[in-house]
Amino acid sequence: MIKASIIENSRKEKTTQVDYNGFIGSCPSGASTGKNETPIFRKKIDTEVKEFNQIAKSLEKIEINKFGDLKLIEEKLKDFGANIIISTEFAILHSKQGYKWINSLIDFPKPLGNVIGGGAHFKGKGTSFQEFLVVDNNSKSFLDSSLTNKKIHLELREELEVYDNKFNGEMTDEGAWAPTQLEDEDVLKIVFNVAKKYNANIGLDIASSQFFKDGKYHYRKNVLTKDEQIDFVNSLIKKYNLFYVEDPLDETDFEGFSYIHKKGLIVGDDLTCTKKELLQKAVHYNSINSLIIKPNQVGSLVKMKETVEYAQANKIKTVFSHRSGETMDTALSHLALGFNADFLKVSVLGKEREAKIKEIIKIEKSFS
Ligand code: 2PG
Ligand code: MG
Repeated sequence: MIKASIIENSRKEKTTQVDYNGFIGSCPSGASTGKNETPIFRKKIDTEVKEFNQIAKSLEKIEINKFGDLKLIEEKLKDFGANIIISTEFAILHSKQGYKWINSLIDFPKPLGNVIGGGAHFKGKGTSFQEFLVVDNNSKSFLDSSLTNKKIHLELREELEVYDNKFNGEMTDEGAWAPTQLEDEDVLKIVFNVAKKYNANIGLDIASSQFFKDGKYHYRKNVLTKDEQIDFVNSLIKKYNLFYVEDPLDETDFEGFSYIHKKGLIVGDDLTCTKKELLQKAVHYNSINSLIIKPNQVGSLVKMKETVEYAQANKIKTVFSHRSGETMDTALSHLALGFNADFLKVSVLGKEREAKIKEIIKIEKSFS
């Protein structure tokens, strides 16, 4: 039996859940979405769920054996939005033993932890940068790396209580601490010092399209031109030895990205929207050396696979990522393992995010 229904994500927004022969899949939603993302719904959610259930019988007749057979489902659902397609495909993935259906496991990704944040994930009341991230590249296991992220996250709360007199444990949509009285660079300094103690690397998701208006970057206290933004980001990379910088420039500025120093990872998210044609453009301009993979940005696991394979063939690192409005689904963890992702970006705190971390820890344990 196949049946769709409506559930709430971690931000209490409506999203879809699909029951595929007793296996459940559900899809998250973003707040800082790229202009080129596939629409999450093409009609009202209630209408999509109703229309999906009307054709469910015909979906049941489709025989799915290999991953590529998902194409048959996507053809039937071509008039639906990304979320119901991905919910269906996640449910099918669960029914097929997850990562084992895709590939035999080669290596575990490194977890990227979002420890402090602002931007669209705190309704614009905090920092301009959306996420301050940490990653422990030195620990041998996924478990140990994720424990490092937890320790840093915990210690940062105490630091913020010292430096931000209004901070009282507020969090962003992704469970990152949300200071309101500190500027971006003040926060970066704090994260830099704490991460150093744990021998962890640091990074940013600047999500700059969110504050790019009329050709300029609008920070809380100042406005930067494109050239000034490039210089600012490059100076931060140097000063704080940034290992990871996501979306430092507006999502249309493929050429501008080529001027960002690529000592560490320069990552496309809104820039590339998990779409192969946008990644090809980014490779052409030498915009990035790494990209975010979010299934619902492209609304098709078949297309997502093409993007991942193109990235890997071109030595572009892959970062499989959650969305800010998440569900309990763990398919993302299986996709990251099955496609041999370099990193998994799912934050540190919150049951929806921890479910994805725990799933990988469970699989890692089964190998030891
Ligand atoms: C991002 C994501 C996840 P959202 O910008 O990378 O952290 O946020 O899901 O809101 O697009
Ligand atoms: Mg992003």
